[in-house]
Amino acid sequence: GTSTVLGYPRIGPRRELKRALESYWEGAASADDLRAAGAGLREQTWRRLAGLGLAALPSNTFSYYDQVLDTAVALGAVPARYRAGTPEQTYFAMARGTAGLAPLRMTKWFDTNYHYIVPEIGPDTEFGPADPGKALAEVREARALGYETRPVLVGPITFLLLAQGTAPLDRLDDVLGGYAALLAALADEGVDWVQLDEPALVADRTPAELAAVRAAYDRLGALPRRPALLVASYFGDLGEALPALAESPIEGIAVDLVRGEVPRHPALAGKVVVAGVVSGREVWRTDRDRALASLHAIQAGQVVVGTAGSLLHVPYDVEAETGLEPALRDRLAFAEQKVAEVVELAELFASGVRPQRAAVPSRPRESAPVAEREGRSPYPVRAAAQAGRLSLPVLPVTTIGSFPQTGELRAARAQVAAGTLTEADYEALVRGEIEHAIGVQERLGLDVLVHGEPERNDMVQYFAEHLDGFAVTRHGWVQSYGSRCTRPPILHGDVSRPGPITVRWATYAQSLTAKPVKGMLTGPVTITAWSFRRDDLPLREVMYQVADAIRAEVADLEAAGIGIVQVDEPALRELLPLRRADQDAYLAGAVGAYRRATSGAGDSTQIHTHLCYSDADQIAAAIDGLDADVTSVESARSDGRILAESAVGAFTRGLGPGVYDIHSPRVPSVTEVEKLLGAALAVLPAGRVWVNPDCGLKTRTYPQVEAALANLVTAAASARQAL
Ligand code: THG
Ligand code: ZN
Repeated sequence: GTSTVLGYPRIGPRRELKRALESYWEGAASADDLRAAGAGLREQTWRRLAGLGLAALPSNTFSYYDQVLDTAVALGAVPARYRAGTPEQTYFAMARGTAGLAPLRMTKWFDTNYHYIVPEIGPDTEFGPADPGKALAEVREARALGYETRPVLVGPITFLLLAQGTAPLDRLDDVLGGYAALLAALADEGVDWVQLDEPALVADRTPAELAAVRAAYDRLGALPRRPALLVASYFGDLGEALPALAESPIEGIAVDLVRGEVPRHPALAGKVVVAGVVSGREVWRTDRDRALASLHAIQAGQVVVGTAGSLLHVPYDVEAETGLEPALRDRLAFAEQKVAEVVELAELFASGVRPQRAAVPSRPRESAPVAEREGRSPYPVRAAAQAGRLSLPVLPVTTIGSFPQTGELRAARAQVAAGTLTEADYEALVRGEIEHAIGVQERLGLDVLVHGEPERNDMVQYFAEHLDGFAVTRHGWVQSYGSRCTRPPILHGDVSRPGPITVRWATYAQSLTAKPVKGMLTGPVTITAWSFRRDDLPLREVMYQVADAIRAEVADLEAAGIGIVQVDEPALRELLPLRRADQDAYLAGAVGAYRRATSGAGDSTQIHTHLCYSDADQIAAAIDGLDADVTSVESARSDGRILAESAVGAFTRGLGPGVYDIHSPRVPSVTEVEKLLGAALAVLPAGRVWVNPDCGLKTRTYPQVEAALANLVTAAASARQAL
């Protein structure tokens, strides 16, 4: 066909898959119920894509949890410890763990807010037989509806590079055996094309890795029994990986023409190029002239109009957003609208329509950097001023910010939106929750308290709802991992803060206790990263606008007497460019935005920050550059490793290495916490160590949290004794 998409959302237009999964996990629905829900969503998607006029339909883009996990299962890469019970039990044990087994790790999919399950491929990993069952079933299911489809798998290079284990590419031969078996089975089924996703090829790759790309596709290309192969790159430019693919015997290459360049290689004359001219990541309507110019510039055997990547990362349908300003809505395209754009561009291109004006530059011009604002004294001066004001004990105990969110609060927010609960009643409920959270922390003996954030649905959505320049959606859910979704706000205009956002909650909490209460804010980098952003301003300027709004909030918290303000940046690393050459400029902008948000604080106001994910070592210099007085990081891992030695050196201010893994319902014992604290005290001076969980507590229950925090307080007390 002449038009296609590389993938489609699967959580359901009204999150039907989320509901089905969670009912199944709770035991309220059977495996058959879950399968029926999945089949319904797949059918709906194929009918919709075909109905919109799309020529070539993908399949196997549906997943009950994650497409990387699906590919691991298809390749027989199931660690032995999970091989028990039904196929569903094995699958969800890998994804979510069981009572006795931890799940596989989960981490971010390139520079998106989607998380994939990390395959475990070590030197001794035993591969089971390849299992084409899921891909074949989807092909047959679509065929029964009258559609021929192109099954999608994660490709071998990306699969291995994303896997955890030593030198995973050493296992390339074994893995290619699995792909060969899958391709043979699909060929036997009469499948014409298979799509192998290789986004890892748009990042910097070593010569050895590029050699592996050639070896892999030479070998797969030479298979006697296989469908035609479409190798899909996206999230950037193929760069030096282009020749490796172009010179291999594959039939098609998909390229990202939103972020990347028009590919040039003589061997493309014999191949199909799927031209990703419609973004799979952003929500703006496609610039038709720019897309047509790209399409006409490609020299290839055949050009197919497509998306740059899967549409997994955008919501389903703008038409569902009846609450958006019409002027904004007209500028937006979600998945459905993007499919329509692909179809329309394919028609225009096929009939020879040329762009009407010169293409506009793909990226906004970088304007002169806005001056960063500085104001704070060097750390030792601040530390002394803060010690005088706060008089905290050594090894102060605190939490990251959120406390368990009750179903009652979520229901109450829905009732306010529906008009069945008054603002005043909702406010009373929130105040009651704050009283409860403060009471618990007082009773357990924490040193720095938080109000618990009961008023927030999400740490980004909440701020977007209270800032100008953002719009929020009603149904714009995007999968984050498994059944979990977020509704990224749309940052569409100049950002400003009409008034204080968090001050009344923080001051109310502070009025209930003599201990210091931290004001809790989301940082400018994270607010920007977890929103869909305008593309007519450089990223740095967008982050600076958000930073100025947060700076004003910091000033208001200070003026209201709040002595500690935490400005979280869990997404500091998320938009880190995939190419090394672009990373320093990004980090400079991100750090600049953070400092702009926080550097208005007086010396005696203690600035905290929190970063999620254990790869803090990689960006230690940037974290140091934030210049926060106290940084909490996620590091409560069983091996007791706090931070790589190299990274510890970069932390010259307060550090709270997480000593309670909140991602599990387990309550750590006093001894475990003492051990982790001991490890921290072995590499850091006691005067700079904080005692805290490794992330917010909102996904836990109060009984778990109270038991765990009690143990943190006990462990901190015994560590103080020992000093
Ligand atoms: N907010 C946003 N993005 C995030 C996180 C966040 N990305 C990374 C990290 N935290 C992990 N991701 C999530 C995403 C969603 C949820 C939990 C962790 C979650 N969502 C609710 C759900 O799907 O039921 C819906 C929440 C709501 O009502 O808004 O639990 O914290 N932006
Ligand atoms: Zn966190």
